[in-house]
Amino acid sequence: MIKGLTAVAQVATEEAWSQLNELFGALGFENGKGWDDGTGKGAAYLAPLGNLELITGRAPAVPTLLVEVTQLEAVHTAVKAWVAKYPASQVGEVAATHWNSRLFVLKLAGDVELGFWESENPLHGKPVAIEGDLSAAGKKFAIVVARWNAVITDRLLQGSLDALMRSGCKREDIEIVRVPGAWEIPSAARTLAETKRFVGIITLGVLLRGETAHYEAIYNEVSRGIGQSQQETGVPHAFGVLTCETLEQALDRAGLKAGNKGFEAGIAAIEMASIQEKIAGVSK
Ligand code: DLZ
Repeated sequence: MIKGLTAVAQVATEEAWSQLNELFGALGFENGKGWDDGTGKGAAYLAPLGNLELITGRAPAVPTLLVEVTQLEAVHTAVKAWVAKYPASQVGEVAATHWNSRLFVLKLAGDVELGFWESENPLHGKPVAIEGDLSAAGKKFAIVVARWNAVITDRLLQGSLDALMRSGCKREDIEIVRVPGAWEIPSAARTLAETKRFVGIITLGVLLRGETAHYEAIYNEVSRGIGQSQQETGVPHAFGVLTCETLEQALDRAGLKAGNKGFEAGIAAIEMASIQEKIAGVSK
């Protein structure tokens, strides 16, 4: 019957609220459904695990709003950089707690205090399923994009770049390779994957059924080649090759009416790269 937990934090000003949203975005929080009713607004952030603790006796002496993280030092560095930009807030140092964890506190203007912590026990809060994070910070990705139908593939490329960079990837950590057409994507993707320099490859192209001779044969070979490269190299390949009846349909999927499949492929690559990393960690 229980569905989830919601903790509500009142931020002093709308400016501070926007700044905090910037921080939470940079930390890789997954966005939930926000709201704006004209008198106030809320931004929702989702976490894979929730926990309500009722305490009696000695209290842990920490803020009531706690965010459990992995890589606490990296989070601390990100929060310090944010505080340097918005000095109305204060960040404390990482310190050991009496409950086998390390924690630092972020004090926001107004009364909100947030504690970020990491347990010393690697099994603490272990989720029931392995799921990928949506943080691309510090990771290298490659994008293979076909020049054929460039009016569309350029939009897909912008979508993928947007997904990667909004998730913390730096532009210099993204290699873009342009190939003549969709047919050439698997070969370039494979060459990139074999370098082992990238945690994910994003493949982007457009095949138009009406205008492509031997459409089925090309499509089958492109999808088989990308899949084979992924399986044989072990590097995740996101599939962003559109197969459409018409140019209009392709445009809809490249940022008009039906989202941007380049963005979706970028997010899938980030998630899969994280899953690979986690699975490797679990099997050690
Ligand atoms: C030749 C061709 C055709 C007819 N249609 C497409 C298409 O719709 N999308 C695409 O990405 N590429 C197409 N190509 C080009 C082939 O993928 C390939 O680049 C050339 O045949 C050269 O090997």
